[in-house]
Amino acid sequence: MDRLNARTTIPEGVQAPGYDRSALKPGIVHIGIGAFHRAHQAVYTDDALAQEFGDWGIVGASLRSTGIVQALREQDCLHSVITRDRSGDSARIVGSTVKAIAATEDPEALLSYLSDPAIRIVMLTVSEKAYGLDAQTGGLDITHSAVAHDLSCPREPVGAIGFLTEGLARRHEQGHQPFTVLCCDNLPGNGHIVRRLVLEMATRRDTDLSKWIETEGRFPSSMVDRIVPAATAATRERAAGITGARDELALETEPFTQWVIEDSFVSGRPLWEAGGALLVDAVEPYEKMKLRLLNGSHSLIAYLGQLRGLEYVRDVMADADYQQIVRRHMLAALPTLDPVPGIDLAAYIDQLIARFANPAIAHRTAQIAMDGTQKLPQRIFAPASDALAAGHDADTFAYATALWIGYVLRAEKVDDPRAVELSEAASQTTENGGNLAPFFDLPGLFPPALKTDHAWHHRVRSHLKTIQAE
Ligand code: CS2
Repeated sequence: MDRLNARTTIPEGVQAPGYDRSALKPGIVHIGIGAFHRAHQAVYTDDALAQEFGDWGIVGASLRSTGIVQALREQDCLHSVITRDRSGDSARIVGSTVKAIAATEDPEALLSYLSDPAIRIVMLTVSEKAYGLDAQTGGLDITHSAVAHDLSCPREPVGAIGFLTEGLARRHEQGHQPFTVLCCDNLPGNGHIVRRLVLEMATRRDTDLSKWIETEGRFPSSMVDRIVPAATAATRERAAGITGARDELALETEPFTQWVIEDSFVSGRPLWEAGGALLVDAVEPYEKMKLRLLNGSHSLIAYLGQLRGLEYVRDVMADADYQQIVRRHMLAALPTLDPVPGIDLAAYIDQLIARFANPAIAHRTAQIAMDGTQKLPQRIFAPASDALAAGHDADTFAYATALWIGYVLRAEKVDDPRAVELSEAASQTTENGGNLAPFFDLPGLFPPALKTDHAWHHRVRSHLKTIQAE
């Protein structure tokens, strides 16, 4: 079977790029070109280009791996997206990427795009842990290896914030406008977070630069949503069966997709509305809704699944009792939200339950269980603290916390950037007869109100005992 590329005849029934790819020029750099990006921003941009063509081709950059970059090059930057649900599968070939760069191989290539005035937007999906955010201060974590490196060698960056800052510095020196930075990771107020980190890194090198970024730069927040499991050999086989071409980058996802973007750009943007994106003045209510209802219950499902030997999210949802636990969690998170314009939250919850239960999506609980220290503060601990402050029941958050701790205590090795601290906390807890203080005392993890709430700690501890006994 031939490899997918620009000469592939795309079969009928498979959606092809609706524009002339040979005329497409780069206008966006996207950092972090994993499956999520390829199923989300790349698709929205593909739709935007089909409706209103412009210079918005994506230069896809990877900061760590070279495999995706290599595969994109071999496929003329095309990739397939398979959408799956109860009613069957459908496929499209996405063509919005025009170039792929591996920063570890050729950092200068990435920097020269970042300083090119033709690039007007830089988007990121690099995961929570890649920013080097100090959870305690909200500023840069100078012990984060990429941050530490980029502070000492700002002209030769390796990390996300370092590349953004050096790209902006070069534009400032050359008298160009800044690019808009569009963060698409699951962090609350993600635009504000990245702005603060870039400004901090810029200030340490040149206050003129940071003043310029402060006044001229734009860092819109955005909420992104689509469930995209890590692809497997079965995914690639299924894609080949539908498209008739071998695609090393094939992925499968659900039909649902959502993107809410703060409409604040330095110099234009693609017509992402064409793919259904919502452009708004304030993204925070949508972000909070998604982080606390979707991601919060996702983490709960992940640890529950891991402790009960259930491999996929859908397996947890297939158990009526567990499904009730998930719904109860969402209902408890609901009063901690602000009103979300245009969204019926009860319907949103029903839709989430159906999305999680989608039998055609094999989303591993192990994938979601990763990086708990980076995810739980915004997903579980912040709503817990809000619920307690409002005098509401915060028991489900104590339960989710107990599941996570139970998972950490049982795991031989957790996949988390703070794994060493976690395993120390786990040994201390085991030695001291189950007192969870070593977890609650981890710096920057629990909000102050939870750290000192002994009644809530007691709840977590008693849930953990039950979980361990089961
Ligand atoms: C998941 C998310 O892995 C995780 O932590 O909760 O990746 C989730 O699937 C997406 O945010 C859905 O939009």
